[in-house]
Amino acid sequence: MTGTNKAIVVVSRNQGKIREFKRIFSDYVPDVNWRFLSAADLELPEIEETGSTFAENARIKALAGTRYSELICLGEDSGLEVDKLGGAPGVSSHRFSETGLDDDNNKLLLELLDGVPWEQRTCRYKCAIALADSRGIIAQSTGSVEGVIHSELRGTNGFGYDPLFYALEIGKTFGEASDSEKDEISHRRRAVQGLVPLIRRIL
Ligand code: ITT
Repeated sequence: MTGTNKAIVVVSRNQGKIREFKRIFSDYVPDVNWRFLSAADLELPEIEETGSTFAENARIKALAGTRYSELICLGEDSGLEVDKLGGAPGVSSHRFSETGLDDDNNKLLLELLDGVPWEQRTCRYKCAIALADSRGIIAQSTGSVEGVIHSELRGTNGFGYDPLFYALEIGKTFGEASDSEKDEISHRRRAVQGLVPLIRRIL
């Protein structure tokens, strides 16, 4: 069976992530029919991210999607770990500040790191991906990218913490990076890369 006959549902409500997945998949696995649906689109109750790791939450999202859609589903959980904050915001990245809005999350991060020198502002983005079908979880992968939290917002590209995430490999924030510069090294790209051989085998 060829990939064009098969669909994979990406279970996410985050438009920033979905934009990136579309770009990354079109590079790696253009022959798969990807669908991007939120829990609401699947008429799922809001998926509770009760896991204590990115990998656990990715599995929860994938399994919830498959249960309702009966299609192969991809769940992704990602976030930022800041060493000085003991790994926070981590799995709570999307709801770090009270409102959970990107601007407020970034403001809180800057406040918490106020006066902390550059060499102690180390951090990383992490991404975990899980694929599920009617049998359960069939594949998992992770990716990460190292950075430093900048002392001020830089650039307007990307989403979430990108204006503060200074990526060491390219010497600029992801807010300043072009789409292709981010995609080249991103945690999301690295996680997808690990799944490509399996996606090719199952479709
Ligand atoms: P779904 O669960 O519906 O996919 P979400 O936004 O709640 O959407 P997560 O629980 O995985 O997704 O939270 C990820 C958060 O981590 C995201 O909202 C951002 O704040 C941050 N994040 C993850 N990847 C990022 C990236 O590439 N650039 C900027 N911020 C990112």
